[in-house]
Amino acid sequence: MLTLYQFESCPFCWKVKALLHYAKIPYTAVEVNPMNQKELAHLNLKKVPVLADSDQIVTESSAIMDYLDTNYAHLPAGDESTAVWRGWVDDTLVHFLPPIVHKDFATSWQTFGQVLKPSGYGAIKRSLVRFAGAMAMSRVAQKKARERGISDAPAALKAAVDRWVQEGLMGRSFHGGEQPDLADLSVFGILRSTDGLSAVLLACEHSPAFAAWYAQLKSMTASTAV
Ligand SMILES: N[C@@H](CCC(=O)N[C@@H](CS)C(=O)NCC(=O)O)C(=O)O
Repeated sequence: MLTLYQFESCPFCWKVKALLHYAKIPYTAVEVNPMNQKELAHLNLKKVPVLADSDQIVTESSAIMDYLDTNYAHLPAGDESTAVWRGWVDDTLVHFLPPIVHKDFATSWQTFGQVLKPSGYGAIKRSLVRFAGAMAMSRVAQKKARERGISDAPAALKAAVDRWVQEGLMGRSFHGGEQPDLADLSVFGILRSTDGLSAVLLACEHSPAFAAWYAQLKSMTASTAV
């Protein structure tokens, strides 16, 4: 039985969940408290996602996806562009979302309100995590964006969406062709972490082709944790 240690708000965790749900791999999700990560203390780890497969522990979202693909999902092997796009997701795309969904305290408060709904937390814990999260993220997200030279995150996201549609999809249903591959699931997973929020809405309004691709993947990954 697989256990995924995660934060409901974590884009890297959503990449892993996109694959788990698409391939209908049963797993149990453990929501980690982002303030003290106490659920990970016994593993001596601090970052999510973490996958436990019996006594095998796998860290780093892309390594977890590889592990799941090799051992459970067995998706058709992509070409070398699959690896290039997956690298782009981890190094570039993921950094455009926080400055949008945590633009200021009010926006971040909204974001945490939505992403924490399915966390299973009670009302008091959810409010505490929501407040602490919004305080921290509204500051950290802008600081990190500045450090990375992202001055206009919405414009950067729109350009990234255009690039994915033109060079990634190239008129096909998916990067993988008729079926999604690990590149599709990685791009999708990152965006799915902010489903219904400004970043995804912006991306889908900007590009109807992106919106159609996103909607298809959303329905293909609609299963929930078992
Ligand atoms: N490179 C890692 C990044 C994981 C990561 O940054 N996770 C964040 C949540 S989105 C985290 O656990 N932060 C808690 C911490 O750093 O203490 C991956 O791909 O899994």
